[in-house]
Amino acid sequence: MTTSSAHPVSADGVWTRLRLAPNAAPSAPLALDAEAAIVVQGGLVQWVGAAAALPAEHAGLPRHDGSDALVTPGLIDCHTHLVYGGQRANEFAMRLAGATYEEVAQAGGGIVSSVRATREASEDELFASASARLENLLAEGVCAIEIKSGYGLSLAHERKQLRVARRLGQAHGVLVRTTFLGAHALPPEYAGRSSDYTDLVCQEMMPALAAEGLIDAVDVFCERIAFTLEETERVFKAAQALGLPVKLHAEQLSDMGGSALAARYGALSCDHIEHLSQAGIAAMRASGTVAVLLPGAYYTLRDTHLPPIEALRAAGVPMAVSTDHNPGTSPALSLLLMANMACTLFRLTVPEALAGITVHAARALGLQDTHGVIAAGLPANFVLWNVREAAELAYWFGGRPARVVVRQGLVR
Ligand code: DI6
Ligand code: FE
Repeated sequence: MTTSSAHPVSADGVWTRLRLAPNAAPSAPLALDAEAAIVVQGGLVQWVGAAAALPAEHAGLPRHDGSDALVTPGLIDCHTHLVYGGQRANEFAMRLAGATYEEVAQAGGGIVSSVRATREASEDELFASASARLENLLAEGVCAIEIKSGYGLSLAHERKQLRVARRLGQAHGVLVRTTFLGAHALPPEYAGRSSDYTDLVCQEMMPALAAEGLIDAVDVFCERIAFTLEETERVFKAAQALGLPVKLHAEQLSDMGGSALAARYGALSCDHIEHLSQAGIAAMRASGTVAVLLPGAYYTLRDTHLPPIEALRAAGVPMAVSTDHNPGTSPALSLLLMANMACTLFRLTVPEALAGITVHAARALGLQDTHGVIAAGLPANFVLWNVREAAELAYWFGGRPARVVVRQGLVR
């Protein structure tokens, strides 16, 4: 069986001759090489466990031979800026030639160059370019994905981005959670007027887009070069008034105290967090906020300030791992490579990295009740891998180890 079939077929039936990866199905703890089976009916997992214990009621269902494949839950990419116009390979080349970020920005580069290209692109053009990028992630076994706005920076163009995000989910049969990131950067027309723009985000953009059903969560880039703690709290208050959960680009370049603020608002996640303090860790632990690690941006920026992994681990803060796909600091098209980088650069263990792209990533999106594990009653999202052991999923650089992807109850 291969992935990404042109016409997906139902995954209903009994999937046999499987090996469950560790922690893949917490309700069915099996010995590592025990033969497992998964029953799918109506697009939902009905049963998962030892093949020898398959309930007789399911014995007559159509069979799918797993051929001894290792199985994990469907992967979840919980932090992406996947929808944007153009690309910024030229900046990559400029930086390699020694240009500083300021010189790149002065040459018209940086976020504002993506804003310009996103504003110039039609909704269909944005859909087409994002679709091609999304296909890479889906082929790798991603079954749910978060997609932010943040390159429109006006009501019409933020709406365009979020509409494209919704269309991507419908067209590709993948669960998309949208995040409004109007407070990503200052648009040129508001240069020097950050507070006025924050008012526009809170009083005009967010209410309108929420009323149109385009927002699942709200995010802010809280940083010296972006929005202040006070502006961040204004956005959080507006989100809270609309009943929208929040998340935060926090402590990426400095300790702004953003994580502690986000925890006070019950944030789903704080993301980047290279400069996260012990106080921020304690606040996140108390609020159940997930730490989202973004090794792609750390690597691209040649950062050297590591996130406080050991302190997060000791505090029991769940750690997720994501591509942070964006055209500037993380043009990443592989979530498995991010798992490898989370181990190699951040020293996560393999089980932590795999939890980071499944169960903890689900929690970072508020999907912990329906995604991130294989369990009876949950939508059928699981991947059969061409590997002998789970460590290979974080070990290999590149390749396409997914043999079969079951996504939203269909074989892809
Ligand atoms: N942090 C980042 O690294 C990206 N956005 C953010 O808030 C950068 C996005 C870009 O350079 O286009
Ligand atoms: Fe980001």
